[in-house]
Amino acid sequence: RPFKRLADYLPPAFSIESTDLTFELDPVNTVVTAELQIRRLDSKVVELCLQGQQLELLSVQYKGHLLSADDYQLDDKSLRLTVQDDRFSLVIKTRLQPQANTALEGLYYANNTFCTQCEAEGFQRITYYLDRPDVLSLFSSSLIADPQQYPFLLSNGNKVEQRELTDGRRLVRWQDPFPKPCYLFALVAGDFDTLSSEYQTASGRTVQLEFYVEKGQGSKASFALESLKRAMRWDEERFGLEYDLERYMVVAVDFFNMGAMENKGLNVFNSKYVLVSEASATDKDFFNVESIIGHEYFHNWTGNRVTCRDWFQLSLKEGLTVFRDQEFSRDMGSATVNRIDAVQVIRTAQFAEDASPMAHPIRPEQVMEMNNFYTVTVYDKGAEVIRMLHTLLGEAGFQAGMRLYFQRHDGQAVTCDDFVQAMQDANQQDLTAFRRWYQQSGTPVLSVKRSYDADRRQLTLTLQQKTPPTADQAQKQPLVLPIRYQLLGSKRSSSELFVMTSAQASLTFDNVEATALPVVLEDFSAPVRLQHDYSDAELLRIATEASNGFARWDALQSCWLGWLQQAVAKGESYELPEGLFDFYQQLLHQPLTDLALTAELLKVPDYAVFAENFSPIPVDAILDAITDFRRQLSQRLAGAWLHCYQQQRQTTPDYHETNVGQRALKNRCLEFLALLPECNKTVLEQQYRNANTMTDQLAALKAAQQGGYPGFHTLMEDFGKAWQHDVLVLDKWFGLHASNPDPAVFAQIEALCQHDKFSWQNPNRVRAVFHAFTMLNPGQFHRLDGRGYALLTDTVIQLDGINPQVAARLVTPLLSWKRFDTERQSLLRAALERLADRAGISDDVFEKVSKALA
Ligand code: HT7
Ligand code: ZN
Repeated sequence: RPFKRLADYLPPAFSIESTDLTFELDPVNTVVTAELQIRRLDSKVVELCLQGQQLELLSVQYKGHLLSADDYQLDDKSLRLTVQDDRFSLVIKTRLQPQANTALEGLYYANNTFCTQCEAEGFQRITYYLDRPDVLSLFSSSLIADPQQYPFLLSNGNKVEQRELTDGRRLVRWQDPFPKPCYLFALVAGDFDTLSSEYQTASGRTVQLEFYVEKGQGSKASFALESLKRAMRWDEERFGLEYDLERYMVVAVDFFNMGAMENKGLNVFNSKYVLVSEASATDKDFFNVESIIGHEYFHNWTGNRVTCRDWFQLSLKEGLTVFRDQEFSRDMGSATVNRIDAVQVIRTAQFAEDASPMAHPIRPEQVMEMNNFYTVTVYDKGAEVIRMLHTLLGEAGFQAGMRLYFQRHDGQAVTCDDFVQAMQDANQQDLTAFRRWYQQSGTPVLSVKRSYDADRRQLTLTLQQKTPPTADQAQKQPLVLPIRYQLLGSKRSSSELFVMTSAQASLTFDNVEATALPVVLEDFSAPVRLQHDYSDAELLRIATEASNGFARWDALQSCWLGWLQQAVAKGESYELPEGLFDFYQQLLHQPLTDLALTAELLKVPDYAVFAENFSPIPVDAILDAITDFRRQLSQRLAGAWLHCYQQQRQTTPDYHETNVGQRALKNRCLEFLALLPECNKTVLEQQYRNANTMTDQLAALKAAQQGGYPGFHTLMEDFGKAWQHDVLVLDKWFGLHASNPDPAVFAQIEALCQHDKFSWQNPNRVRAVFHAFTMLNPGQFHRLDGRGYALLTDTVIQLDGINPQVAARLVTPLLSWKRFDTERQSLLRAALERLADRAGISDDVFEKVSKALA
């Protein structure tokens, strides 16, 4: 099957100056009329090739003349015409069946609502078009539908007309004043609860803010609405960027392939990232809502006003926008915990992707199915690359670069190189070597060695970087690494920056004591794997003394990894050092001011964090060691967990930094208390029954599950009944069932798939069950009888016929088969072969599976 390659990019030979769309909406028979004003840009090209998929072509008019089938070529991917004029109009009529569109790309109909998803290449499922991001057009759209069933007819831009037609249908017309690529087009038609407000921009304009959510859910959108206002203000204050339309609409739908979509003036959101209340959503859910609302809003400049030239440049908008949303979240809550969370994503998911058959640079060079490249590499490593630019240039230099970028490219479709060039020119810095981050895949390993010369009182750090080969690239070169460091126990106690540009470098510190201790890679200033030879005592010293909160946490992570490696090597219980118990005892009696950070410091890392550091991955030994570490901590510090738990017990329910930190710490204590048979019952039951937030209730359930509390099933039954009416909460319940570490989980998953609220058509439901099973239940998923792999393979096959995009995301845990022992390797390989050999398997799944087997 063919790949598309970055090297083959050619500018478009035609532009579409305006696009006028009329939708006669009906779930089984929607007619779309597209009137395009087209201009030839390259006089040598006579063939106009428009992309189109899953369309029924009804008619084509060229300059007002109806064409016959002999006048064009049509196949299942395109409509081609030979054209002589330099300017001409085309009117194309197509018929769609939105209800049958379970792939949720293009125009689909679910839950009595019409909705579109056009990124990356979904617009070609609406009409024949130049479906590429560098074709910018002025869009207008008329939506026609029965006003009883679909009272709200929404599209991008300004509403310019509304009238009732003689046949009783309603027509609403929209015009978007900003030229845009078709991936930013959107329409929504349905019946909703609305929540509106106004926002006054810095320059004094008034913007209407409108949220459209499922009937009866209006009150759950107010946090999202307030988050939007905070994001708008923040972007004005930090980046000097103001919103540009009169109206900003957000629609929440339950059927959605991803988190949200930044369509111009009309964002569409997965309802999970809009609808929250203290009773039904956790603090993590609130956090996600604010961050994703921010992310989509920030795209209005970084993505919409300046967009991508081609899809290989996706990180231009996504890496930059993730960086912006991370900075926003950091300013809204605990800066350190935000950084820890972002780093965890890189160290687990992104490093794993680098080590997998799907390894690619943040600017990929070839793709079969673009939807497969909305990855942690493009998004999160992309954001780390932007963060390194920020570290190298400083806030003022970075903002100067941003201003130049918008000055040069507003209204254009550009490349990652254009972005770096603007940063370079605004700062008169040569970023040539830095650009390598865009073309090189893989995780650099940075090793640090120390030597101390007692006579000279001189400490030398020798740094070496090396990037191991990846599945897509054998040869690697040194990268530019900004390394933030601090020297503990010396006069130079503030944080400094060293920029490493070659494979080896050294740093010397004069006039320092033998006890001076360098803290390297503060705030994870470069996305690398760090190797060092620090002792437990030194790491615990960093965890206690470093001024950088992230560095404290990170030192402890290194300790955990070392202890786990020893436990795995020994094959039996490894006794945790006294220093750790002392450190924890101290934290539990005197938590840091940042309670959320305290909770992070008190955590035994998850399976995924440990697994990422092994090849082959010793699944069972890691799980055994984690269980043993938790047991040791719970028993040795039983009194301290209880003391701290009681100190933090009362929390006010609202989502506010202090309350969030308090809950995080309290629930960390609960996790360990639940492992003690003597306090299980009262503490768990009380917290479950008296919880005033979903955070606390769910934490009690999870702790009960992990602690093997016998009353767990009764609590789950109670929870399932109590939340029957709320699918977003039921998703949590589905996930908890699927993460049950007992073999009974297979029967439970079978039952969940029969649940009347479960639907194979709904990605949220499917992900709730199967994401939890594959990612949060490693013991059962990686069973040595292959039952876990077989379940996932059957699921992928079933889902591929319904929604290939979601199926391809779900298949990921099967790909890294080479990272396991030989028994698991052969089971995983057989599962992959079963998928590859299946007739009619989608390009989405095939691309990933075939790479894994190559
Ligand atoms: N830019 C949006 C990407 C997206 C998407 C991509 C493929 C298929 C479905 C999708 N839904 C949303 C989301 C974002 O990064 O903001
Ligand atoms: Zn995005």
